[in-house]
Amino acid sequence: MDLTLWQYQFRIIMLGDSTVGKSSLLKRYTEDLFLESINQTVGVDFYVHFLEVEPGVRVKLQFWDTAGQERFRSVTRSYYRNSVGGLLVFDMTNQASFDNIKEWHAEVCERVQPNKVLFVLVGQKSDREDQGERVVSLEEAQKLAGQLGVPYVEASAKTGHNVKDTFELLTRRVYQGLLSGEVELQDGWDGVKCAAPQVLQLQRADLAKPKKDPPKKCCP
Ligand SMILES: Nc1nc2c(ncn2[C@@H]2O[C@H](COP(=O)(O)OP(=O)(O)O)[C@@H](O)[C@H]2O)c(=O)[nH]1
Ligand SMILES: [Mg+2]
Repeated sequence: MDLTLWQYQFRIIMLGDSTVGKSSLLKRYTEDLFLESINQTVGVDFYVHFLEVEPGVRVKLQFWDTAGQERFRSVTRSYYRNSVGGLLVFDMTNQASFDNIKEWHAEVCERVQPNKVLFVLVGQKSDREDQGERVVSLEEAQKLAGQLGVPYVEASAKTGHNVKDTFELLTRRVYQGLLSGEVELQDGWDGVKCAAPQVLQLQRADLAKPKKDPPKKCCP
């Protein structure tokens, strides 16, 4: 698959308190890596990944990650604007991070108006349940998800459990939203970008061209 070809680009934001594992989830998904002490201040705040949502339909996922601003509640409006999807992340061993999810949700909804962001709620660090460190129950989390009207998944960036599924769930949700009209393309809004049909045709024509002649052998 030529990864430079895409039909849609979705801009996705990571939401939730500091240290819940937002950057770790992105790192696991895009690079299949986990770092015990991920650098919080010099972290990359921009990740890209490609996903085929159905045969022939490739989506470029552009992830925006906070680089520590959430610690000071100083995430700017420009972070939220132009996003179509969001992962609402809490750490299941940290009650406060769960309690704050409603605020994150409300803040985003308010700041992106009149646009809409589609969410998935993520209970992170599921690997720590084995050590008895879980404080937020499955029932509580499911109840909150129901109240917010969003799907709920439990994942671990450490083991990789459910990480791919989480991002795919959100991507498919956005794609379905696009097909159903729940998400609308609008001028001046970059939450979803659609490759222009002419560009797609050009790209395809380019691919169909025979590759350059192989270097000729020098001997007569
Ligand atoms: N046990 C465990 N630790 C995690 C997991 N995800 C992240 N961490 C750790 O939690 C800390 C904060 O992670 P980070 O990704 O920087 O959180 P962020 O502030 O939300 O971006 C780091 O020490 C990570 O190694 C996980 O799934 N399980
Ligand atoms: Mg981070």
